[in-house]
This record gives sequence, structure tokens and C-alpha cells, in this order.
Amino acid sequence: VARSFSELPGNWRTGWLNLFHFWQEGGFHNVHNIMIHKFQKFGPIYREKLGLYQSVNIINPEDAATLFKSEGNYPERFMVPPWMAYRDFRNKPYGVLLKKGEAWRSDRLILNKEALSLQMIDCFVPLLNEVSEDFVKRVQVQIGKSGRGRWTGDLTNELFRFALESVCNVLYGARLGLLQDLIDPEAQNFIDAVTLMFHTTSPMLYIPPSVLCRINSKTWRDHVQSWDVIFRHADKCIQNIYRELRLDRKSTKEYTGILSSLLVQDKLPIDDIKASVTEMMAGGVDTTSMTLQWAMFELARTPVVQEQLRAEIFAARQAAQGNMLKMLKAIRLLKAVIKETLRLHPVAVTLQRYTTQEIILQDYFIPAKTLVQVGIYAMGRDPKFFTKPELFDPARWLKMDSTYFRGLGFGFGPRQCLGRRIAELEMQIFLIHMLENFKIETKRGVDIGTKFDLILIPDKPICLTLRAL
Ligand code: HEM
Ligand code: 2DC
Repeated sequence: VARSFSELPGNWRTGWLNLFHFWQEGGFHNVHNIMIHKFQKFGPIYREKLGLYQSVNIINPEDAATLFKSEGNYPERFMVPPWMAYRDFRNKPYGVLLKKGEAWRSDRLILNKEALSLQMIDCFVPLLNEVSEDFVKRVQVQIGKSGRGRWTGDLTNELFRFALESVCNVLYGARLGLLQDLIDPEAQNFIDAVTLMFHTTSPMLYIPPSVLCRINSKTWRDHVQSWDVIFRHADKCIQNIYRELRLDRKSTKEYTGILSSLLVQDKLPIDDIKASVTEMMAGGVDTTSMTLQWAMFELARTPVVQEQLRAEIFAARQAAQGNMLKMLKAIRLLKAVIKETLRLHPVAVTLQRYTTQEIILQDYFIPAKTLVQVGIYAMGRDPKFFTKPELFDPARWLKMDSTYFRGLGFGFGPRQCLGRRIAELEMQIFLIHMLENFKIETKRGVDIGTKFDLILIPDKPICLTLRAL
């Protein structure tokens, strides 16, 4: 018979002391390494308490499977307290990111049809393709200006602009013009606000929402300000589409984006549409751009893989005679490159679920309503689950005995990433165009670490060189 919950290894009896140690160890930026360390110390399961929040942490794919198979129809993850606190403070409605129960599920099913279903691929591809083509043109102009046949620098902001332009084209069916030289300062403010919003979230992660609004700290004020900018700009974009739709200026045949689709259908109240579209607009900036930056960095460090990938892309282009939809069905290695990038550089350090019933993990009883975290960053770097984990070897995904519950970068099940389809297509199409046009290089021997800023990001700027092929 399994062991009891109180026998779980870990320092879970002293919440506030742990929070103090955590803070001392620079924990707010180092969550991912602290987790790896704890799995080494306690084994594949440990219990932990930080401030008021208790959790059980697991690393084994089999255990992740047990957890997700019992999650039911209304899965709940850890609700990021400052995000809830902001909405409560400003009286803003929750979108799908923060809703629970039936309210979450009914919104989510409607949004799935518009954002996640396979039928939408045909609509998204042309919209994403034109943005990637414009990015290539922009790089070519920069290369031309340099007079040296290459462009070197930190691409972070360029990729933020690319990512926002992409997600907005899908959401609003409209271009913001972020790949031109002079951009709307409000769009840049939006981009900066999303980064600052993530950055100010992590120090407040373990403070309950009710306490947050009462303390008037600088971090909280910055956090409120960044959400204000995010909501104000998203609202402007949404109003524009709403007005156009009422004036009936757009033709009814052509696909005009997720927002118009939702407005025309009239299945969701306008405030719920706005809340979730705002979340998608904000969720679409740092996630795909950072992943693409990591992908290019890894491809630059492993030129052999870069060449194999380029060969696959050229072959796919030929076979599909330039038809992007067809091409996307013939790029197995590229899909593996994205999986491999997310294995080493996941956006989310963990996936979390509240158990809905008692389950057994590693032979311990875990009661219902326990927060269980799957350490996907730690899993991706553990030799028990990936041989030679330090190697960037995308082909491993094509030859592994089992990939069972190992590729969890977008989460799992009904609560998985809503933007997954958009993100995957956006990243695939981007990399196709980049590899067709440029050689990606980076200085040898520069090691880039990872920093936890709510999402995981590079700990220093990544310098890349794009050379015209
Ligand atoms: C949720 C990862 C891009 C919108 C999530 C979750 C993960 C994730 C791990 C939690 C899933 C779970 O709990 O099972 C990523 C990665 C991305 C990405 C790795 C890109 C590389 C995007 C984009 C959007 C987006 C582009 C918007 C278009 C969302 C939303 C949720 C979510 C709204 C919450 C869904 C819900 O609670 O029902 N994402 N994401 N994400 N993501 Fe993403
Ligand atoms: C952060 O301990 C660490 O996709 C916490 O697009 C647990 C946790 C809970 C929820 C995770 C979060 C972590 C990282 C960022 C995620 C978030 C769920 C959705 C969000 C993974 C792992 C993200 C980036 C969304 C953000 C949308 C938002 C800007 C409106």
C-alpha cells in the first residue's frame, strides 16, 4: 500500500523560512535551477511550501501522465496571483487564462474552434506567411545597408515586433506595420509593457492577491501600469475592428481574423471576447519570439543540423511547388527542431494542476485539491529521460523509443496553450523563410544561461549574425 502524504520528502514544514532562503539564493530569477537541485536532493518527487503556497513537484513523464489523465473536464493550474490581483483591483473581467469551472470551459470551447482547431490552419497560414516574408525583406534591407552581406546584433526587439505583428494579423486580420522602420510608439509601449508585466510578476509570485493590492510597492505599481498599457492598447485594436465591422467595410467572403469571427458569431458576450483576445495579444509576444531566438541560437551553434534542416526545407519547397500549406506537411525535422528547442528552453518552467481526486504518484498518496507541478525544464535536461540531454539533437524526436509525455512545451489536454496552433505555424513559417534566405551564425564559445522572469528567457543578450545565402 502507498505511503502517506506527510511522508513525502522535502522541506515543506517551514513555509516562510523557505521563502526567505529562496529569496537569498536569488530564487526569483533561478527557480529552474533550484528545482533541478531539489530533484537531485530529494528524488523524483518532493513536497514544498513557499509562503502560503504548497505544492508537490514531479519530474517523471509517467507521473505527468498519471496527473494529466485524472485532470477531468475543468483542469485548473496555478493562478498567478498578481494577474488576478490586477483584474480585481481594476474591476476587469477574467479571460480564459484566469477563469475556472463552467465559465472557463464554455469560453474555451468557443475559442478552441477559432484559434486551435485544425480547420483554421488554412486561414492562418497566408496571414502568417506575409508577416514572415516581410521580416525577411527587412533583414535583407539591413544587410544591404551594412554593405558586408550580413547583419549582426541582438534580435530581441526585432522578434518582439515580428511576433506582435504575427499574432495581430491572425487576431484582427490587419497589419500594424511593425516591420517598418518607424513604428507606432504605442505598439512599442505595448511590447515593453508585456516584458515589464512578466518581469514584475516573479517577485510577487508567492504573495496572495488580496495582500498585493494593499501594499503599494514599486513592483506592484509597475505591474499595474504595465497591465494598464496592455489593456488600453488591446482595447484600441479591438475597437477598431468592432467599428469597421459595424460599418461593414470589409467583404464578407475573405477571412478577417479571430476577433471578427467571434464578433459575427455572437456566441460570447463582448466583454469576454475582449478579455480573452487581450490575453492572446499579450501572450503572443514574448513566447514565440524567445523560442525563435533560442532556436536560431541552437541552429547557429550546430551548423550540421542547420544544413540538414535547410536541405529538408529546400526539398519540401520543391515538392510542394512553393505551396506553403503543402510544405508544412513535409517538414518533419523542422517540427522536431521546435520540440527540441522547447525541451532545452521551455517558456514555462513547470506545468501545474490541482488534483481533482486522490491519486498515487511515486507510491505516495496525493490528496484531492493538491497543487502538483511537472518540472518540464528539469525533465528536459535529465539524462534519465533524454540521452545526452545537453546536446541539441532535433532528430532524437524522430528516433526515440518513446516520446510519451516528454514533449510538453505547450502543456497538455483541454487546458493546454490556446495559442499553440498560431505559435507553431508562426514559428515553422518563420524558420522556413529564414533558412531559405540566410545562414545563421553566432560567436563560438559564448555560453548563454537561462533566467526566470516568470517565463524563462536568456540571461544575457544573444548576438546572432544573419548572412545572405
Ligand atoms: C497557456 C506555452 C504561445 C496564449 C499556455 C501554457 C503553456 C504555454 C505551457 C499552459 C498550458 C497548460 O497549463 O497545460 C506557450 C509556448 C508558446 C506559447 C511555449 C510559444 C512558443 C502562445 C501564444 C498565445 C498563447 C502565441 C496567444 C495567441 C495562451 C493562453 C493560455 C496559454 C491564452 C491559457 C489557456 C487557458 O488557460 O485555457 N501557453 N504558449 N500562448 N497560452 Fe501559450
Ligand atoms: C510561472 O510558478 C511559474 O503562456 C509559476 O501566454 C507557475 C506558472 C503558472 C502559469 C504559467 C507561468 C508559470 C508561466 C507563463 C505561462 C503561465 C500560463 C500561461 C503563461 C506559461 C509557469 C503564458 C506565457 C501566456 C501568458 C498570457 C498573458 C500574457 C495574458
